[in-house]
Amino acid sequence: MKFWFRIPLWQRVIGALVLGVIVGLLWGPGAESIKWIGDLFIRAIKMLVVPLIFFSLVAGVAAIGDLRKLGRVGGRAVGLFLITGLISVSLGLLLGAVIQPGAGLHLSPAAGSVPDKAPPGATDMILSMVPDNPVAAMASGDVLQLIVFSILFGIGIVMAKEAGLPIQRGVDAGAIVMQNVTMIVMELTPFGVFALIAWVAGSYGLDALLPLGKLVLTNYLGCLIIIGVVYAGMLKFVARLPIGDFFRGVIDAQAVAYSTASSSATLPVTMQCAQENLGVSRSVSSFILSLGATINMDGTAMYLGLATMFGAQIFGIDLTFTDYLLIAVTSTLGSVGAAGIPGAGLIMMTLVFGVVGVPLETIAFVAGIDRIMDMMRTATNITGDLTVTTTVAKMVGEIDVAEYVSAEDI
Ligand code: DAS
Repeated sequence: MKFWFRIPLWQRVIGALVLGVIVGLLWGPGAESIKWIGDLFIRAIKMLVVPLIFFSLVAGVAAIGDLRKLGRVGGRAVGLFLITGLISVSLGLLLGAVIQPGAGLHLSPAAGSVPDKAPPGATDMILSMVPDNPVAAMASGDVLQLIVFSILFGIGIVMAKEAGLPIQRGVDAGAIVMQNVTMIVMELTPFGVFALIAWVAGSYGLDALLPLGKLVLTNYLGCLIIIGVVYAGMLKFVARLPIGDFFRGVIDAQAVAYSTASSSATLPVTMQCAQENLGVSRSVSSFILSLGATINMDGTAMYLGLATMFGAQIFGIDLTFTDYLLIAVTSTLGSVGAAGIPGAGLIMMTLVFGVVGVPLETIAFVAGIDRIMDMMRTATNITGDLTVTTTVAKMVGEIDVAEYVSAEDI
């Protein structure tokens, strides 16, 4: 038993990943019978999300101490989120145009399958962010509404000065307790990852259709370019921090994101990596990571651009320059609105297809392999959250660089 705990968690997770693929391929569809272990793991992590976001975010905002600093941190983070989001969707469009994953396959849309609904208006999206009942938002796990309420609650504590101290001590204690509960749940990761990956490998096997195979490979290529070029470039030229230490410090969160395909479910681990491995302060990491897990999804933005190109190619639809601009805007909006749960990107495809008239059959065609792509999209999304968090923390002096350069596994 002691031997097991002597192996760093991330190495146990990677081992479980490899073993899961082998067992899944040997076992085949029967591997679905152990999927419940993976679902149990995801449920255990999701159990953490609402209390962890509330306590960490309120404690994080309250710890920032003064409202001017809160503006500096939040403004920089959202600015970087938008820049990486637009770069990502442009990359998805470029890769779709150059590689043409859908070329060679011709499907005819069923009559009237072209979606005619306009994307939800900007006002609807803004209204949906404000909870009319914070307790209901927590009970329903509406993370965006929980974030808005938690930020306002934290600001309220700062404004209350001495009168707010008792509750600030309470939320600080709550944040520590939730970190401990997270560590307990994280020990389940190798088992959950093994079961989830075995199910995916057993269900899809190696015989995906060629166009779908090309779509998956292009999705992975796009995500790797975002991680290896966009994020590495931001760390090197904006944060001016060594890249190797960063990627060593975030691998646990990437492995959990890859196996759960859920940014929200990964959030406890993302926070732990930022605070324990990268030396980012609790207040900045809690604030930006909670926000990023919900509104910053560069892997998803890239995929929405790519998938729209794929759909236009398999249905023989010519896109105009205006269509490309519309895809860029709606894919960025879609990635902001996408929830941090498995399959969010697939749902958001209806938003983008509706704007440029790509038939919805495309969604049915790719749905079968979406999980394989979603895993990489999610790992990219949380890597982007951690990159922006680290960069902003360096900008505002809220990172322990000595801790960062000694980045080890949990
Ligand atoms: N699964 C989503 C996430 O949690 C990403 C996606 O569906 O594209 O980030």
